Amino acid sequence: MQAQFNQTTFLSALDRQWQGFGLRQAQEMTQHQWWQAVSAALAEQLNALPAVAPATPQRHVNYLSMEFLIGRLTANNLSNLGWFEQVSALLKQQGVELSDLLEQEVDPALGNGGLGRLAACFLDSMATVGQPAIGYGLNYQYGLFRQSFSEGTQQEAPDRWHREAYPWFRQHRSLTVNVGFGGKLIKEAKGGERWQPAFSLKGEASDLPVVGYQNGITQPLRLWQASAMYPFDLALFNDGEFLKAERQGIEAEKLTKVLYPNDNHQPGKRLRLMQQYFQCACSVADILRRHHALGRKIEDLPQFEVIQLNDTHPTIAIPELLRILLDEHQLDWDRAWSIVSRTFAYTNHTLMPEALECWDEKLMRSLLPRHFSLIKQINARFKKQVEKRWPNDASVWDNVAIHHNQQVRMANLCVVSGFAVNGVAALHSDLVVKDLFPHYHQLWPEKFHNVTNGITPRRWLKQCNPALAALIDSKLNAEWVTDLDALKGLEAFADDKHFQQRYRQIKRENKQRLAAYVQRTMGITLNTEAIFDVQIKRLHEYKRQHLNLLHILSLYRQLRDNPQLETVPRVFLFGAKAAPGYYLAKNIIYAINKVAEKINQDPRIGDRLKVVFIPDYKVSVAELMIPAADVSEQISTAGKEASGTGNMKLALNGAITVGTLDGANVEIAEQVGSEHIFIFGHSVDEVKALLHKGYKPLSVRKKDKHLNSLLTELENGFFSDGDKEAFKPMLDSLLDGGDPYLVLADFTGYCAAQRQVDALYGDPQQWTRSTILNTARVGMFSSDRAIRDYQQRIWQAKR
Ligand code: 26Q
Repeated sequence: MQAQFNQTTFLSALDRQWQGFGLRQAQEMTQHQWWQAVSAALAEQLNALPAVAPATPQRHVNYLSMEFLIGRLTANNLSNLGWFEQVSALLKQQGVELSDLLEQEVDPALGNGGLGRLAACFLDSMATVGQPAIGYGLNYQYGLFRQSFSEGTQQEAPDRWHREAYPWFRQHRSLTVNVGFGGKLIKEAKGGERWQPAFSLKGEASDLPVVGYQNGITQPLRLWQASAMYPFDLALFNDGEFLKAERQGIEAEKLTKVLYPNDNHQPGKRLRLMQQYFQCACSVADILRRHHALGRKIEDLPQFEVIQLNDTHPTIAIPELLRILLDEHQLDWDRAWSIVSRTFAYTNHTLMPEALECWDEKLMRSLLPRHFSLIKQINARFKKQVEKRWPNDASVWDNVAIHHNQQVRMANLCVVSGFAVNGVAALHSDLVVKDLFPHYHQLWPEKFHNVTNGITPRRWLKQCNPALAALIDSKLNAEWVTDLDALKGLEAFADDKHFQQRYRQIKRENKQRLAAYVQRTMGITLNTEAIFDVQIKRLHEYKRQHLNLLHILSLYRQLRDNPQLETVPRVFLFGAKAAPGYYLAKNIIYAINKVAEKINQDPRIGDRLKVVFIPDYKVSVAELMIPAADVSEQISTAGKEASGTGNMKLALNGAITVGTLDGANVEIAEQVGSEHIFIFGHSVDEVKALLHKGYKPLSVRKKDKHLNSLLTELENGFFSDGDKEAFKPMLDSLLDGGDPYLVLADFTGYCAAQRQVDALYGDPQQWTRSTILNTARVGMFSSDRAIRDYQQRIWQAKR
């Protein structure tokens, strides 16, 4: 049941907004104030709606994540509420264009990339399919840094998104939690131990509304913010020590000041562990508060609540719950453990060793002595189980131990303590079992699952591509927005001339919209007849943006060698942030920018080739780039990308994938059919075999004259004003560094796949047919389906 929009209350709330700004009339508001006022008025009305109970009683999901990359909310909420048209019309009467003021919203960038955006898509889907849920995260004062380029190098600036004035927040003072840190363990007379923290902080809750798609359901995303217990020390103040008096407050606020900008890499910093524990302690306390408030017994927790861990970042919630059950509820170990081990489920998002979280035992003990002690107990009990199953095999224990070599391995803690473990794409889930957790799988095969990721069709089709959404609406009677499989119905139009024309026209308009943005923000003119070839994702060696770069160099070389060459014009578009401390990734950005500069200024090339690195890639930029893409670059080294979700968004919007057999690309290929996707490169097994037999990038270079000439031009300063060292980090890793991600090994196959792309693009009817079939056949990648999979396999499964 869609919630009713009330015009009168909306308008009077709007009046209170401009009055609150100290203005005399609405017309005095700036565009930004309009956005602020409209959003605040909508939030007020939303908050007044009656709660909608779930249709069937089901286990409540607590989705714990250090990141929620929600993107702009105002347009999303309006659309999901079904109020967009009414509000738009109402504002028009006042001379205000809704779409203009929506552009005023700063993206809340409380996440790095895929994992954070997945959490946001899942919240949208849980609200939409009626899965009762709360998202729990942190309210960072600064989200992911803003990126700009200075002479081609990445510059980072703080992302001041003004959480204090964000109109969608609703603060809940009554939910405030105290969180202790540090201190010591005191031996108890009866043999146990009691934790005496050295200091405590306050966790304050602010909720963002997660609006289900036109069903009246709104659920919270609850974000915690740290502040001091006693924001001001009056004793010190009275002694005249003004600065000191405020210090506790300042220290506390540091905790949720900034999101760590790493993606698939864990730095092992003390403040990060503090953030993780703070998030977990606040969230577990809140879950138990609600459980008790509903009059339920602590023993029944697993019957009513599940805690889903978004990777290992919130793992400390496990010993936290155990601590509360043992120390506060005085349960014995077996009863406490039984509750814990039926409550947690863990999603793995990476196999990369540098991203698997390990914490130094010293750090853990000093910050969380009680939790560390409990982890050791879990470890000791588990060790007995392992010794029974694998007597006298120390190598197994080395592999599965939770506490080992002065380190705590968070993934192992999750597998041992949780009732379910899942990977995020079929291939990845296989590798989770085979390569990461083989022994655990032998112990508990039933714990392991696959849930292939998904994306929300609300944001990633209906909102970002309204013209395509309208075209689909005109052809399908079905509610594809909540039943994405219904897009299958478009297959019937794949060869329809009229439909093809409309589909192409929409793509052209989306390309023009993006071109206008690039013109306005970067001063570069794009040829919208060219193939728009898009690679958008975090910058990482394994994602191989430099493989894309080598292909660009190859085309540039060919055009110079043979100026009459008939080629299909291409615009290469990149969007990517590199973690500030990841020098190699930053060097790849620099290389792409320098090559872009040279090519874009070369009069011989003209419109045939352009390279554009769009700065500050974020959700709102994705919403602009994805509908404009012809080609989707998904070119990670096989086995490295757990799933990818950009691949799904691009295919849904009619881009053709050029990709390796990695992550969800494998399933996308199965769905769309091999003629409508360009697969290349070494498979997982081939990668393993090649590395095993001894891979030599230098001999690949030696054998390939063309590739050699491209590398030489990077080395000799041709693209870098004579600076021969400019791309040294990147070249070293590709050559003397052994090319661990097999960029050179996949180069030839990649170029061949790109030539096939050109050939297909040369036949507009066949091309359009393929793009339509991509849209039609990727319905299974809806996050609604993913949530239903979680329900069936994990959350509501009978055990
Ligand atoms: C860990 C410890 C300390 C600081 C930072 C981190 C950290 C932060 C973010 C580690 C990893 C991440 C992000 C990982 C990520 O985004 N993984 C992606 O998850 C997507 C959703 O499942 C997949 O589609 C991608 O394949 C995967 O790379």
